[in-house]
Amino acid sequence: MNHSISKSVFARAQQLMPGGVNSPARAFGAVGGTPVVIERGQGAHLYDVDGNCYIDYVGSWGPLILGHADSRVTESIRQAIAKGTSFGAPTAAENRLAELIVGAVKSVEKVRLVNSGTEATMSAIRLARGFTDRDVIVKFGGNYHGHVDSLLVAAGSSAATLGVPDSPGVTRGTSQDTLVLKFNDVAGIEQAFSEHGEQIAAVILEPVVGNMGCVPATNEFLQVVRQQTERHGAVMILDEVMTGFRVAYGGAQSLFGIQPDLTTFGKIVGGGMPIGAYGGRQEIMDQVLPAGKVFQAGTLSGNPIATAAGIATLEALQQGDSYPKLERLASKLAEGLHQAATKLDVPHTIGRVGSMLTLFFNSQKVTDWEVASQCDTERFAKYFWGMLEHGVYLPCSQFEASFISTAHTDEHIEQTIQAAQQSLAMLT
Ligand code: KE4
Repeated sequence: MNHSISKSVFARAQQLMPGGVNSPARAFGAVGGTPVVIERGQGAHLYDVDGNCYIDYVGSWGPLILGHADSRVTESIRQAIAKGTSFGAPTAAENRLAELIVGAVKSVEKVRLVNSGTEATMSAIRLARGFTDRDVIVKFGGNYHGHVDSLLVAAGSSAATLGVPDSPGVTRGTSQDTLVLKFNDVAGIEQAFSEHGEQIAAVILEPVVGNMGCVPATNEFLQVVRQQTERHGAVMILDEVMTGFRVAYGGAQSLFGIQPDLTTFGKIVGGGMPIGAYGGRQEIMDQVLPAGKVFQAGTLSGNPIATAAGIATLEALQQGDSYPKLERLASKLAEGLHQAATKLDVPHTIGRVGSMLTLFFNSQKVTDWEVASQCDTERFAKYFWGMLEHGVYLPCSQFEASFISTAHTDEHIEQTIQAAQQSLAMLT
């Protein structure tokens, strides 16, 4: 494949923007080489500026569950934009999107729309601290919740450790109230509550982690988090920015049968436009200004364009048979990848929940960051480039999830499996 125009555009980007990107995830840092510069998307495909076509499994990192330029979404945006872009005043469209979220997710009685997943988790953390009048937040290694200072915290050396900053600029004062535990470690969460129970404001976790590759929580782990937070008066926050409306219309919590106190959303609820949301028990949500005293605001929160795209997306998911189709295609892909890697003796495991999945270059089942971090990332990089050259666009990191959209077809899956057979063969 020729990538000359991508290379020249990206060279200029690097003179204008840090690393040439507006989010580090896109910089191909983990796989090397130059990112392909995208011209447009259509359905399951992306087209780069050199005219190369790819079957897309990034979907803008999750939002595009209907595929690129879905006519229901673009038409909804077109109609909204004809009436103006933003008013900074209540609109009926915000009611409609809020109704769809509240109607889909049993634990959400009230919701606040914001502009990104990071804003959603940042606000949910502040709300939990305001509601409980406590400071300590518990998070888990390998879980990413956006670039919130208090959540940009690496795991300390022992299981239950007061975190250390994971980025310059995050102060010790900020990270000292963040406890970082091992994901799926029941004893660890029980120990943390026995030691810090009455200081813990909230526990936040991804019910199906997408940010160390696709790693589901165990039922037992989720139940124990629920029990411990209830017993000690802490808020349970499920970060469903990625899994919300992805793994099921009711989110991962509907699959696990768990009711958190707060849930955060993003990505799909905006249909590809900038959006986030947090919601949950009315008793807690009514603490948010102006109903309550916990401050949170945003110029473009609930803006007409993002709400139009989100409404069109959620209505399409609500009405259609999207989830059975996504499950069938994702299961077919996972099985095809497993067969290909097994036939070639490539050590691997696959993590999958619904239409989010990861091929791990690790023979051990990935259940937490300690195992995930032992993946053969060099092999992943070679596989990534092999797939790209065969016209398949994967997330550029072993520690991300691939996503299938309703625009994908059986033929796309078959083409992808063939590309994997050829790419994996290059590894042996
Ligand atoms: P945003 O602020 O990027 O909208 O959402 C942050 C966020 C919060 N919670 C979860 C579970 C998330 O996965 C994310 C963002 N996901 C990454 C991909 N793993 C976004 C890609 C990027 O940062 O460019």
